[in-house]
Amino acid sequence: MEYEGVISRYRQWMDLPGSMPVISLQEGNTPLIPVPRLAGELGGGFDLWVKFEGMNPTGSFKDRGMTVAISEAASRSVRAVICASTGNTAASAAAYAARAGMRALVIIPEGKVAAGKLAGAVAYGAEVVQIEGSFDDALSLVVALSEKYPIALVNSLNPYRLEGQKTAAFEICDRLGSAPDWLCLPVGNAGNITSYWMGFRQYDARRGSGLPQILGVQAAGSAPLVLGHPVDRPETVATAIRIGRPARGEQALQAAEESRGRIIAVSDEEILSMQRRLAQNGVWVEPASAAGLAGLAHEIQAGRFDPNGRRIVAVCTGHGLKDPEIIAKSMPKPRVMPATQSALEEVCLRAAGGD
Ligand code: AN7
Repeated sequence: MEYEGVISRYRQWMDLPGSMPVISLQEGNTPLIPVPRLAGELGGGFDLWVKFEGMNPTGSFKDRGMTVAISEAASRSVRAVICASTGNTAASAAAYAARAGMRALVIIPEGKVAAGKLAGAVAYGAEVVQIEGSFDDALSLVVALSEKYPIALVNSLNPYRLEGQKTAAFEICDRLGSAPDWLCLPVGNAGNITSYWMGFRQYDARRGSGLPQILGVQAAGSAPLVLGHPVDRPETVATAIRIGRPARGEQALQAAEESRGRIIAVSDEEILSMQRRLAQNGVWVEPASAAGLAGLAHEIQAGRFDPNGRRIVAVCTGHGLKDPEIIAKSMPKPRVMPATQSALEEVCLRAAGGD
């Protein structure tokens, strides 16, 4: 049967309105890529996969939840949606709203959204407003505005977002035959970790697929769940998770605790280093998306995590193309040479291993 997106694939597992048009871009069904070389570099003796959510239609996992949130909004004949965003939610909301013929209003922190995300939101035709404030400021503003005006809130406070995002857990169980032993993922506003835990528990309850332990990873400069208090001025190179007051923080802590996992923080250097290592395995992700694996590497190195014999899945939430500028900043620039064969021969020789 042809693949038609997460609602059509997993509808019987979702709590949805009785009748609802399906607004889809065929999101989901993303690759689960084995990365044995990387597992070896981290000590070996375990199986490691990357769930590459950057392969969704707008380049991030947000599409799984947005198809449901926008479809539900369409069932109520809503004409406009609003969200606060560090970028990926904005692009996704803009695309699905366009698909549904709705207006999208996205509020983002000025100067802190990666180029590919901002470009996406604009290209899909959203009204984009940059505020002189943080994501957390933007979120409290859109919550207040959505209560005052007939505009649907599509941040992950909207429960339909979670209904869609939990399908990634189903896909992993379907592919592996059961839940992995550990799931590692980045944590920002904490909707995704909450969704995965919902999904794994639901599948386990009805299918006995088992439960993973969950390793949630924040950036050290934006780690409210590790510090145990909100962070007023969060900072990190991983702008997607530059969030100081996670809306679903309590549920994230609960998911970590119930799964006998934990939430930890890693430095920006660890995030960028893991972004490079993943790219060396053919998987280019945006910085935030490398945080889950950076956390795994961190724990193994500190001797707090014995991966031996385990099956581990790391969720890579967004595509590397979202944030080209970080590569320009952190990697050497390609050099320019004369357009002559003699100039290039020297380069070929080295590439071919002559030197
Ligand atoms: C690539 O787009 O919050 O913990 O406004 O873009 O569910 O928030 C993005 C979050 C991880 C964190 N990886 O997920 C937004 C936004 C990427 C992200 C997260 C985000 P949550």
